[in-house]
Amino acid sequence: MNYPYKIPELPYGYGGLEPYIDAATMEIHLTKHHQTYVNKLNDVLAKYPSLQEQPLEDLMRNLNTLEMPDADKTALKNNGGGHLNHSLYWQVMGPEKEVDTALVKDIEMAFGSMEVFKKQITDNALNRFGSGWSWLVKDASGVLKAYSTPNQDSPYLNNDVPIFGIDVWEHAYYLKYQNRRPEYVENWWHALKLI
Ligand code: MN3
Repeated sequence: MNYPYKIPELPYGYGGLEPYIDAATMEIHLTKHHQTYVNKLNDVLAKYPSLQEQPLEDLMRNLNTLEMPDADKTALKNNGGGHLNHSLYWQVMGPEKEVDTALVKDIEMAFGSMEVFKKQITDNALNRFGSGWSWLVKDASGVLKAYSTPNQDSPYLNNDVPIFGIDVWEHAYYLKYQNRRPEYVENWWHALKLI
């Protein structure tokens, strides 16, 4: 990924995750919401040529050390995070399971069982008040952790590497599920291809 950033093409099409995520939600989510993060990210980076060639993950890790006004820093955090978070979200979902057996083993080691793990990720998704994400991440020492972040805050801000995240902004589910976030999250596990 490099500046100017752009939205990806979905290898499985807008309808590829039906019935768990409907095609209209996928299309609007990618071409309107994600596109807006990309546009605003490119707008803020246009002012900082020296940052354009740096990996976006590094800009998130080093956000506090960047020399820029607070308004630009906030725009970079929100829209850089928005781009990174959504790019991963499209990538970890798919119409067919492509189970990562090494990851499954690591999860069972770290959390005790897949059931305990899924409950924790789900609880984090349901307890996130307002908009945000529920994550599985690997920290700098290689330990798997589950937590949620508000808004578009990227796990890279914490120096963690995200493995997958559930988008719990209403725009991710409202057309099909309206206020029923628990039903969206329950169905989302079917759209996740990794486990
Ligand atoms: Mn979203």
